[in-house]
Amino acid sequence: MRRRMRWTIGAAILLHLGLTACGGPQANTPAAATESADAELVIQATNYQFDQPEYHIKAGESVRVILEAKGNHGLEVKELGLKLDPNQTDQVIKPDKPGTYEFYCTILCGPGHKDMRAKLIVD
Ligand SMILES: [Cu+2]
Repeated sequence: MRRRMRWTIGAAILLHLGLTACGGPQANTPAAATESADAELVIQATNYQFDQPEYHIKAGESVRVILEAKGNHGLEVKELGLKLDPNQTDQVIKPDKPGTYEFYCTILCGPGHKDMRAKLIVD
């Protein structure tokens, strides 16, 4: 009985790892953690929304974008090379020109997944 229980827990952990791993193929880059930036932007994600409809950063300035996710959420702005998920929670970007980028949650997180969208605006 006890043995079967342990098996179930093991399987659940494996499944969880499998789910979070598919968020992004890129490995954690330890160098990114020490990379300095002019500014910081925190984006909080919960079930099922980002904490603000719009996030503003400045063109020509390096910014450390930090994803604080409660739950399994990610985001990606391909044009800026920005990709965050539970395995890679911060990244420094330096957009060189103004623009508006709509982004979505990149992980199929649940019933409200499709509502998880916001804008990153480079001023
Ligand atoms: Cu999602």
